[in-house]
Amino acid sequence: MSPPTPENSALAIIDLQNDFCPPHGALAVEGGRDIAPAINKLLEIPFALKLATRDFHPPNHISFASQHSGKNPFVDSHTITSPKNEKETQTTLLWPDHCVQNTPGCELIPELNTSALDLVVEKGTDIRVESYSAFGPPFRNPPVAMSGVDTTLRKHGIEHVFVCGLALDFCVKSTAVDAAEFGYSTYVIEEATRGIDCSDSGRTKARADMEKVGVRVIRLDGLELAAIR
Ligand code: VGL
Ligand code: ZN
Repeated sequence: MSPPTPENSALAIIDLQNDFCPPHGALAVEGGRDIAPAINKLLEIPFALKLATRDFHPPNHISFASQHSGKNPFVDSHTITSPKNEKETQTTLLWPDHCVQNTPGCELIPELNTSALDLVVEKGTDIRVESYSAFGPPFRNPPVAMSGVDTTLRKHGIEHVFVCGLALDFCVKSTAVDAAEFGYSTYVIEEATRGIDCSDSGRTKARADMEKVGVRVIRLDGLELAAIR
């Protein structure tokens, strides 16, 4: 693997959407809006590819507690069976309705400099499965539809993926873990992400889950980013 350069590096901004931001977001992450300036700074770096994702759920998505009678968001979970292979399951936490397609909640926040983006990818569109990762849902054997992000990164010759956005402990973590497992050298930028569990232990756990597969948590002023400025 060659070191990061502008030509071989991509920026992935995860789910910086109204519903994940205070004060009105349906699933607001504490401090979520505060990372916009750091992310706009990152967008000034000449990455070969700058993409943003949007969580983009149909109104009856399986991850919504409202779709399961007697279940409560943030506390109850639901076990999903792969539509393609009944032996494969996914247990996921249930959420308040959020990022419903074609509602204001699913829009990228107005602070984000969207004119600097090359690509916006929608995920979580299949009502049958949860899909935290920008790469696609977890059932891959055989796959439910993938998002196309892996193909796009490969087509652009990307070797290094820098991940930021919301939420650290769910979609950012899943995307970073997938990126590392798909063979990219992967970084998460600390000042440019926030977690739903914003406690020290929540952050430590997210970090450990990512570092276990080789993801590096870096800082904005670190050497890794200096290499591509
Ligand atoms: C997310 C919970 C549900 C995220 C998306 O973007 O981290 N979290 N859907
Ligand atoms: Zn979601």
